Amino acid sequence: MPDTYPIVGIKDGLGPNGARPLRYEINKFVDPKYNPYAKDQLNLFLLALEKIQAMSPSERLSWFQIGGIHGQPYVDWDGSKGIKPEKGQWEGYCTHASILFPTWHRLYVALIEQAVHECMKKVLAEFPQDKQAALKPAVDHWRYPYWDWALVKPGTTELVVPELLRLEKIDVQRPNGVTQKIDNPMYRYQFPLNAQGQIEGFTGGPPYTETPFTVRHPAPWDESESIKTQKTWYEGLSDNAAVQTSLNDVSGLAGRQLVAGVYQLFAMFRSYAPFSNVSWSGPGNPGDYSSIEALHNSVHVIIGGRTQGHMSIVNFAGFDPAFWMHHGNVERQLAIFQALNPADYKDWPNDPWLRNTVNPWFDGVSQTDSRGTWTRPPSTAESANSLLTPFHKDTNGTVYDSDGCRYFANFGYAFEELQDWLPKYRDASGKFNTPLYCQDIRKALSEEYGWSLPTQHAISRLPRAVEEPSVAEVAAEDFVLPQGIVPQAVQDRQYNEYVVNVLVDRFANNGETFVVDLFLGEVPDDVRSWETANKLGMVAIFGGTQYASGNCANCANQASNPETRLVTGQVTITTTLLDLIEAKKKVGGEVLGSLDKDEVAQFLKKNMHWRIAKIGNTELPLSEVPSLKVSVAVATATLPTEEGEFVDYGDFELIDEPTVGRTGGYDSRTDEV
Ligand SMILES: [Cu+2]
Repeated sequence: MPDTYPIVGIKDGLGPNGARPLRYEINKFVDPKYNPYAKDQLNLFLLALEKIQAMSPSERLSWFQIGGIHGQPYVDWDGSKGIKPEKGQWEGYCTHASILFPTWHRLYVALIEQAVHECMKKVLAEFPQDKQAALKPAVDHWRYPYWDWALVKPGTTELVVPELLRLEKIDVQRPNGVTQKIDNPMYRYQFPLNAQGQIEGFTGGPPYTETPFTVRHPAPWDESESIKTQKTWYEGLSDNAAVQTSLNDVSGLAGRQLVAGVYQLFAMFRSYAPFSNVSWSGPGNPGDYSSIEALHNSVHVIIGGRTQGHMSIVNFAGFDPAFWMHHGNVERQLAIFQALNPADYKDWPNDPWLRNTVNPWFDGVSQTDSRGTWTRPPSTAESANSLLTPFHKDTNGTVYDSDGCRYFANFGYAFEELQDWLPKYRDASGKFNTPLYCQDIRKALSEEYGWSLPTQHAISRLPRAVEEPSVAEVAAEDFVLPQGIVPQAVQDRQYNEYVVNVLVDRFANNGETFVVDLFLGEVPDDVRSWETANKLGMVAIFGGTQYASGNCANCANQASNPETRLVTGQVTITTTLLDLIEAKKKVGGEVLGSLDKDEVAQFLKKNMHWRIAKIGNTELPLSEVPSLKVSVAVATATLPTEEGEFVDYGDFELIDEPTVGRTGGYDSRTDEV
């Protein structure tokens, strides 16, 4: 057997005392103000991507093979043998609705980073000798950038798709010094087609077996037409403007719910298992409905679109270059969660934050994965020791488990918020100051996402100087309650925080992707407008499509316990409610006057609606999804008194009023959610 590929991270560019190069947010990666190697690294990165994407699909470290680990073409990678698929078994390696979701994808991102870095070193070797020496530090310090899709453009409240993902063509400088415009390898990936115009090994029929490029928000696929007549698919034309619209509108009328959702992910979750994935943790935990995976699922469908672009389909998502910048951010969220809930939390019993950590890691928890993977039968119990195939530690075939990749620092990268080697975190004896480290992280997160909170609500509407790092600016004015709506909603630093929870069978659409759409006011007639119109929010269930085989969910339904198929998602709606109050906006002929419980309950009862859209933009009638339970929960949130503290959300309690007696709505007399 040939040597297995050791995923160990990049070992170049490491500094003293554990200093590691940063994986930059993409906007900072390209900006010399933040990244001293910005110009050279961007050029080398593009050249390396061009190289890796052009590699033969027979090569283990080609874009095709690495992207293909996630789903199709369902073949062994790096010697990790698949098992004969059982009924309903998922045939990719990727783990979803699984406690292994964050760690498996941690290694997956580490793999692409290492593989691209190897290409970058080959690119470097093509430069003239004297240039090579000058460029080497840029190569040594390069790490894969990520896209923080919850970070607004400075000076605005707008979420933006990075330019690097949008540009069709981009300039590179070749090793011979010539500047050339090339197809941007971040805009799309070009699949290798065989002589028959097919992608070797892909099954399930067109469009995916024949589409020459990855595509985002394509025109609806027309089954009766040949791919050659369907321009967006055949020519790989992505509608990144639609991605951006979806990104902003999906997060609700206020355009901020994704931002608030990320803030709450860090402020609310103190235990790894519920944080890690969408599996339902059982009745009585309405505060646990969000997760790192749930937010990630929505972003997949936002990028791929409901017209079945690759990112919306679990079988093909790994090929779109956006996948890696998206998952780089998911990895960052995992790393931040771990830093905020550290293994040594018990050493700091008096710290008000650390003493509330519950289980920072798996801590003996196991969960059943109803779907299985290429190497695991459905309904297998998964724990910290489950193998993360096909990712190897060494050349001898040792497969990682989650414990083996628990500490991201071992992989040679860091994030701006997580520079644990800085001298200020060590006392004279060398002991690490965990409370200070956590406080700094909370401070950074409050600056990045805290503006979406009610305290900042009115402030964030004030015009700001665009050149300023405005979000941080605004946060610096912390805790001065602005005049206007906020003082009415917030009394004694407390206000009512509302969330809409969704519980549903992940196979409700036969294993295919679907979306639970929440509306305020009328539900538009045309399903195609559900993505953006009258939006209160959405919860996406990330699966396959009818055109992608390997998702025999009916079989999985028979094979697995219905309880283990239930998954959750959450939409945080308080900022939207505040926007409505502030704007005195009429919904259903009514103006919401306050965050008062009875008033909000009545308002939602009248005006909140939900529907299910299948991937491909057709409706899945609610009557056909008996598992669906939409519920509303409220908590008393207490605003912090100091910088570096989070909002304290208290316990969420369910309220019947908005959903009782409605199809798919929660009713406390009959439902346990
Ligand atoms: Cu993903």
